[in-house]
Amino acid sequence: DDTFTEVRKQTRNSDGTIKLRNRNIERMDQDFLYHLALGSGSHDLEEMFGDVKFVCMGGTPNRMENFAHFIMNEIGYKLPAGTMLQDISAYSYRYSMYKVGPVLCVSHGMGTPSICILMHEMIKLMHHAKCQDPIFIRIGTCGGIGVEGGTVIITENALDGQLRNSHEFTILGKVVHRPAKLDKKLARELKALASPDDPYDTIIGKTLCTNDFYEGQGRLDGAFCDFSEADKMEYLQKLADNGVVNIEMESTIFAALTYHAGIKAAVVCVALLNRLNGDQVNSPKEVMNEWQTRPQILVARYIRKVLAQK
Ligand code: R2B
Ligand code: URA
Repeated sequence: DDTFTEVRKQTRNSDGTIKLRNRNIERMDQDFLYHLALGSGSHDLEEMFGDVKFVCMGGTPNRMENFAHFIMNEIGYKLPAGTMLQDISAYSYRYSMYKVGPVLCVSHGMGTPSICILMHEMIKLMHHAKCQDPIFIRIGTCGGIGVEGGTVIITENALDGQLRNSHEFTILGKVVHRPAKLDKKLARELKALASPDDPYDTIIGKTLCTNDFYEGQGRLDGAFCDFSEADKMEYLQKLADNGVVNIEMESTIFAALTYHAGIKAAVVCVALLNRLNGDQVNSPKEVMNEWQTRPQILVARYIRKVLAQK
């Protein structure tokens, strides 16, 4: 879209490297990415990360480590002899990061504040490392609305708790909205990689992003609940009527910050349950673990396709 093209002009050098929308950074003699335990003064970030093309993020360290091993096999990447996959950000004790050739796999924790801090530092990392046109993909879990557990959902549009297609920031005490736009073309490309042989559905739809898992997602099973089951169902029905197919907790900030940085981005989640049938996430562990590989499989197909075009 036109505004994205405009944003890209402001945020790209001619070689595809990222120009930050913050002049303060270039005036600093070094920039410490505190929550990643990396710094532009202490590490050769270009040497370490300059070849990164895909930044894949997901909630838990464990899932991202599994994804790193999986993608290594999928793209046929061999670690340098005698080395093992290592958590690059281990000493941050906050996020985990694994690098598999052009793919960076990072955990983002739960909810907006956690992923927001990470996004600032990842975008600066991409800038310092002079990565060219990196793509960001969130690989997550969600609650489905009218969608069975195990279904893969690609976000077409991220909406906040008030169904606005933007993310609300409070900066210097003032409310600022930034558009929560994702790359529609990338979403369609991902959808096209779903196979009719996959034993599950892969769909595109709108995603609601909330600041809480319980009351914020209309659950009846939190420590508190001041609404009735009828209120809850009315709300979920309203979401469905607006084209919302899933609920999670990071999509609007992820979309808003990638868009603001002119970075192509997508959100691919697997539903852990159908919220129209209940609130508890209680499918067997093995079943849910298998479900969580499904977005990874789709993203791996995409990464392989892009790498094969080079
Ligand atoms: C999905 O799952 C988490 C909550 O259980 C949250 O990070 C999200 O977006
Ligand atoms: N993650 C969420 O945010 N909500 C759910 O219902 C399941 C996973």
